Amino acid sequence: MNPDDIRKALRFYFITDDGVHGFAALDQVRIAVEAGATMIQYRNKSFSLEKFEEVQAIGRLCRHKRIPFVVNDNVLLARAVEADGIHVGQEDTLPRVARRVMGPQAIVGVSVSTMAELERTDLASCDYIGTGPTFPTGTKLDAKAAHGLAGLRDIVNRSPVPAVAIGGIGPANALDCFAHGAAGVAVISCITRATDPVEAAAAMAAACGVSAGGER
Ligand code: TZP
Ligand code: MG
Repeated sequence: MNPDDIRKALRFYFITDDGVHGFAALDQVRIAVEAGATMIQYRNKSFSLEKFEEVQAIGRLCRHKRIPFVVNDNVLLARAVEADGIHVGQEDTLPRVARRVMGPQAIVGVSVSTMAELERTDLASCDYIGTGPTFPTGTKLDAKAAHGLAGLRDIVNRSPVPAVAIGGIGPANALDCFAHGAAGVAVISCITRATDPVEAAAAMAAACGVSAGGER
C-alpha cells in the first residue's frame, strides 16, 4: 500500500480484545467501524477454528466499509480470510516471510518497542510499525516498559515507515501522540472496556479527527 494511504489508514486503528467476556470481536468491530475507525486488526491470543467465521465476517464488514483489515500474528489465518494484511511482533513470523506469503500488495506491519528493535527489524518488508507502549497498558501483560511521548518521537524520527502509537491511548492523549509524530493511534481497552463503548468510540473518532463518513 502506498505510504499516504497507510498513514490515513493508521489514524484510528482499532484492535480487537480477546479478554472481555461476552463482548464478541465482531460486535467490537461494528462499534469501532460505525464510529469511524480507519483500520481494524483482529488479535486473539487464543484463536481456534471455531472463530473462523467470525473473522471472515469482520473481514467482510471491513471490505464493505473500505477499511483495511489485518490479522495479528497468524499469517495462515490472514490468507484464509483474505485479509488485507498481517501484523507481526518481534517474536513472530519474520516480516520478509510474511511479505512473501501475503503478497506484494498486502499490508505488513511490525511491532517495535525500542530503538534497538527498530534497528534490527527488516523495515524494507514492512508498510508501517506499531510502536509502544506509549503509556502503561493493562491489556498486554508482557508489554515492555512504556517509552512515553519522547520515546515515541525518537522512534518516529528514525523510522522510514509511518508509525502507529499503541498502549494506554484514549481520547485524552491521542492528540499528544499525533503531535509527537505518530501517523495514528491503535487502541483496545479505551473502547472495549469502557462503560459505554459506543460513546468511547465516538470520542476516539473525534480525537482522531475522523467521522464514520471518513476524515473531517
Ligand atoms: N502492544 C503494545 S501495548 C498493547 C499491544 C497489543 C496493548 C494496547 O492496549 P490498550 O488497551 O489500548 O492499552
Ligand atoms: Mg505477536
